[in-house]
Amino acid sequence: MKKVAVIMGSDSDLPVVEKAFAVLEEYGVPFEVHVFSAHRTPVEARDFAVNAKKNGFGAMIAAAGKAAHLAGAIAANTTLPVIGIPVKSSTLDGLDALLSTVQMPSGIPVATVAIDGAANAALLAVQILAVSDDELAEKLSQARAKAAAAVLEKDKAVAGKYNK
Ligand code: RP5
Repeated sequence: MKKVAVIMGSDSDLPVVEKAFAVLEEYGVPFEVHVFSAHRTPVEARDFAVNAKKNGFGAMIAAAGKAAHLAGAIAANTTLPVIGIPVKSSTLDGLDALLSTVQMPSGIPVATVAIDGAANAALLAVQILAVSDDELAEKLSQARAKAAAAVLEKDKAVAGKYNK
């Protein structure tokens, strides 16, 4: 199975990004974690992105806060799908990172999830790998069915209480 790369701009992003690790582990998807910054270590970030496809990666997740250019800088150097996580790490509550990550110029897409949306970033990476992996696709379907059943249980409880 192809690996997922999880890159963050700083180790201070870890508390957010760890939620992605949990999802990838749940689905048995191999992943590799790095701290590379578009601004502080641009050469390492670039080199990793340039070599990612030949090193066995199938999707890349990049998390950064503030002027969050990491996902875009990674995307500029690979044709692998890149998922951006804007991290809430400043006085602007993550809106700065959201806009910096999502507003990519046409030609170089970054699939941007919600502010601090690490779990969805990992799920999207799993879905990308599942396009060519039926077993993974089946696991995703089962998880969706389980989640739907849990919501229907809640509906039963709430409706039973208020709908007389
Ligand atoms: C960004 O700046 C990082 O992704 C992090 O969210 C933010 C702050 O980094 P530190 O100053 O905590 O290292 O590049």
